[in-house]
Amino acid sequence: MAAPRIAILGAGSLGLLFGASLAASGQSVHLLRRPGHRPTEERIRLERGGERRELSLPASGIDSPPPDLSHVILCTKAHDAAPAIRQLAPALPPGAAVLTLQNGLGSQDAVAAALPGHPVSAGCTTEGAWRRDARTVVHAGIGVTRIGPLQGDDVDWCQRLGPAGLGCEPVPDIRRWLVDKLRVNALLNPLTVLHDCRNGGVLEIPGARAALESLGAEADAVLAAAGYRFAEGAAARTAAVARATADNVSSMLQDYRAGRRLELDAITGAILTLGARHGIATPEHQRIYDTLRGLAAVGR
Ligand code: NAD
Ligand code: KPL
Repeated sequence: MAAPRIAILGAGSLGLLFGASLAASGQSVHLLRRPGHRPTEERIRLERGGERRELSLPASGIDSPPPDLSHVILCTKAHDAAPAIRQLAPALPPGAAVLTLQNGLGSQDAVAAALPGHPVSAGCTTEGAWRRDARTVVHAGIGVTRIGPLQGDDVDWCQRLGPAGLGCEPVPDIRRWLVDKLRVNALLNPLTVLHDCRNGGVLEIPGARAALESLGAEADAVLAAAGYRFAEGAAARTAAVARATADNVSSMLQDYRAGRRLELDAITGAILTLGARHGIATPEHQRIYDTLRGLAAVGR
């Protein structure tokens, strides 16, 4: 059997972290760039702790992938995930396995729907990565990636990620992990944008703290109606994350400051969609959604 060949589709912060780590462990990695990208070798630098590693990775446009891909890790933002995989799907070899790694909820099912017949897994990661420049990725927070099947065979992704030094845990119910992260992101991320504060700020700014409670109560009601019950409510869970990551600038605030499209539909939008589906009112999440849509490029 041919050696696995792993494509990274969405070679941004997380994609370069996964791609460079896999390549550094000797695995065959290919970066898929935007259509029209000339096939080339890219010098990628991975910074982790005090160490720097230089790697040379083959790259090409998503419209000219290598013919022998066996695995694809999809690391675009949530709103780009299904469009990107639809571009790749016609050229994807039968049986190639896909792991989709977006925050929020909704993109994962859209990706699976675009790939009939392919095994699709979803991951929920607590890794932290950012790019110092287009070719340098900093592994800023060591985390764990929980992975479970969405469609087709349950592919053993940890067999690939583990040797690459990326913490990995197979889980039977990945949706529950995605929902647990969603409720934190839906409370914390928009409030950091509205109050222009680091994660810890939402516990100190009185208006933000009050909003955390009301958003949390709505999220608890929506998620319970959707069949997800957690021992700890969303507000308490989010407060704990905000304390533990007090100095972090949330991903949504980073995107907002950089003028990038926010993952608002995948996060707040997912709570609104579930609320509408289960007949639970979500006026606070709606107000946040409308305010952020007015402020930022959410791309509707
Ligand atoms: P990013 O913006 O740095 O990278 C996304 C990349 O996808 C960009 O390079 C973009 O050009 C590329 N892309 C988009 N559409 C494409 C297409 N059609 N073809 C080829 N490339 C395409 O984003 P990120 O920070 O790496 O985050 C990716 C996902 O992972 C998000 O859902 C995010 O919430 C989640 N996440 C990120 C981190 C992190 O530390 N960065 C941690 C946990 C979860
Ligand atoms: O996942 C995050 C994000 O920024 O998107 C949190 C948990 C809020 C950490 O910053």
